Amino acid sequence: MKYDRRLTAILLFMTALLVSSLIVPPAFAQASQGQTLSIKITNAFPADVEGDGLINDVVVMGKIYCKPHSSVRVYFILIPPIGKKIVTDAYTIYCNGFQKKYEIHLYDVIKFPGYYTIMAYASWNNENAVSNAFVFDPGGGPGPPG
Ligand SMILES: [Ca+2]
Repeated sequence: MKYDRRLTAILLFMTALLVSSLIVPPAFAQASQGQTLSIKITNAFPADVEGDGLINDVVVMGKIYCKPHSSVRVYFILIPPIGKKIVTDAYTIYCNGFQKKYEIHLYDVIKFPGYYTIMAYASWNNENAVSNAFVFDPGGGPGPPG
C-alpha cells in the first residue's frame, strides 16, 4: 500500500536548535532532586513541512532539561487515532547548557482525522525521562480518540 511505503520512509530531523540558557528555572530546580534529565513537549501541530501540498506532517516543539555538555538520546512515539503507533528513530541532541529547545519534523504521519498523541523519551547516562503526553487534533476531526 502506498501509505505503508511512505510510512517506512518517515524522515525526521531537527531544525532550529536554539541557544540554551545557563539559568536554571525554579520548576527544574524542584524536579531535579537526584535527576538531571527531563523532557517536555510544549507544542505539536500539523503542517506541510516539505511542501508537497499535503498537511500531513507534524511539527513538535519542546525543551530538554539536561546536564551541560551532555549528549541526550531522544525518540518520539506518535499514537494516531487509527492504526499502529509510530516510533521514530533515536537521535542525539547536544546540551550545551541546562536546557535545550528542540523542534522535530515528522513527515507523512497524519492519515486520519481524530486525536493524535505524541510523547518524547530521553536518555542520558543511565537516566531516563518521559515527557508529557501532548494531544492534538489535526483536522477538527470527530470525537475523542478511540
Ligand atoms: Ca506534507
